[in-house]
Amino acid sequence: MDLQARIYVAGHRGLVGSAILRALQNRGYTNLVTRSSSELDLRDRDAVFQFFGEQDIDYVFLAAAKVGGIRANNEFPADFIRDNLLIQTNVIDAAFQSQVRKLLFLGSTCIYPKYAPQPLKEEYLLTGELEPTNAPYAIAKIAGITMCQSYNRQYGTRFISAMPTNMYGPNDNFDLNTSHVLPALLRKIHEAKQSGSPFVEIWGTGAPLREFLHADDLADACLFLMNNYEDSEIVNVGVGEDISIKQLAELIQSIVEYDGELRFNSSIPDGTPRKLVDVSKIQSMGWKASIPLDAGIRAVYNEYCKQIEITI
Ligand code: GFB
Repeated sequence: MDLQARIYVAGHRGLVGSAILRALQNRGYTNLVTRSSSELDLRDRDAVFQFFGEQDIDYVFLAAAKVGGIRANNEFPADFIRDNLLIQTNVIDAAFQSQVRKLLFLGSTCIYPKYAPQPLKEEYLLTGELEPTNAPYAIAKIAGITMCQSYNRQYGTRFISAMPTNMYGPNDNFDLNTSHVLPALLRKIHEAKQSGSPFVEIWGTGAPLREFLHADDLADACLFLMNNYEDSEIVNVGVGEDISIKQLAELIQSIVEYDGELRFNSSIPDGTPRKLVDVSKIQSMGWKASIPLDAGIRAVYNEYCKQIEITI
């Protein structure tokens, strides 16, 4: 991508899209296009085609998606499969029709089978059953990958797909019903400290293992792939290390300086037992994550504290 290329970041207000936008701005890209969901509803095919028809876009980062943690995925499966299929179908097809040079589609590691061997290699896709709490979301993402690959095969497009592991960072969702575990625990533990509560409820057993990637690392990987990767095969993006939910809760407890009890509620589902990605493919191309989990969580916690001071 040259610095004047016209680049559309779909989903620029979200955790991942906002990080991609920051990374592009920091590197001197000047011709950036964004639309909020109220300006352009990506589920509306006509609106998306009109937008692409008018904008003369060269590159697309497709970071717009309906996302959420284990509870939201489990409670709103229809919304997750419908909205994601609509968004990605419209954007991918409009990008093809308007002859963009390249598109990067963002998937998720929940596309891999629930009991796949660890670490998760790219070739494990479609080799077993999915985790039921988020299968509708995962199936939408698998459809997006297959769509990119099929357009490349039939039409010669250059649509690539990256599979990030669990993400965290600035502009995350802190709503306890819909958020992912890391922002949820930051909020719950912070509020327990503020209110003097003797314990915090953590969902599940605490045993599941997860890998956490800072959104700025993912954004860096996305720019790297856009500039260096041409194949249809998916590429994992992660740090290559995981921790248990219990260890994550303890780490957050030490950052927040809360000394109450962590109480695990095993009546709530754990989801996939482990989701550690094999990062050898992207590392062999020359990219590696660089933000340590401890420092990344501290930065997010500081931002969260500032944010709630403003809202109060
Ligand atoms: O982050 P999370 O919702 O996503 O949950 P998944 C990770 C683990 O943390 C699960 C536990 O075992 C949860 O039960 N957990 C403990 C909590 N306390 C909490 C809490 O207060 N809130 C939340 N949210 N979790 C999602 C998928 O799966 O990951 C999506 O549903 C997507 O489709 C996303 O792939 C990256 O890793 O289980």
